[in-house]
Amino acid sequence: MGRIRHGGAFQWSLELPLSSTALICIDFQKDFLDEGGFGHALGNDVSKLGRECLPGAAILLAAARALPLAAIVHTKEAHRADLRDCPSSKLNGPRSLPAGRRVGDVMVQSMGRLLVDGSPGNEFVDAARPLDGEKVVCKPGKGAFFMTGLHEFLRERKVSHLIVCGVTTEVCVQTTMREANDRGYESVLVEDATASYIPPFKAAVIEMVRSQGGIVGYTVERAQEVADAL
Ligand code: TIU
Repeated sequence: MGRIRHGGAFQWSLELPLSSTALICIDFQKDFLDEGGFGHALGNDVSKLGRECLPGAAILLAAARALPLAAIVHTKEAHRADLRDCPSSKLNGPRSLPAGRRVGDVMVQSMGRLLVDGSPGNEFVDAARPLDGEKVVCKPGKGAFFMTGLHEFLRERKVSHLIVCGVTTEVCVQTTMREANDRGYESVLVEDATASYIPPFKAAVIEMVRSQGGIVGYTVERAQEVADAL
């Protein structure tokens, strides 16, 4: 049993029962962290994202693997090659993609098709690559629970608590935390293991998640605090 305490204005103490706690790593993919991927095609500066969150993610992964936790889950935002699982709202928008690119198009040859499963750019970055035996979940949407079977996977393993990290904080990470909250999970977002292209959005999500007594979940500043508590 691990316990994280927070001594800030909103005081809390969260117990993490190791046999029912999972680490969820959201979309640590080249498509979001590297040039020529989907995040870059959306017009974002991707150069700082990895530096901000990958060291923290590495600490969480090392701790989770050493214990081990009930499960380690890596999500990938990934579509089928025929894009049958890509809703028209995502395929046709946002309309500001440079040169009119969209999901399934190629920005740079070495990365392959944007957000398409099997493309080099859709793979995980080396620093957060899954090991054999860890669960990989391909998701067509922002949330990790939508059309993935993740809830069933976690329920089978009696998981009740989630340690959450990944990119980007206000898109796939926040959506997943909200989905998790609606399904009864206690989640803690690890601040130095998540990042956004738009820093004020990351700060806003952290506030939103823990406001109103933790309306969506908990947040903790440093991955090392989690690792020490486990
Ligand atoms: N655009 C953006 O910030 N994020 C995404 O499109 N997907 C994820 O967050 N993974």
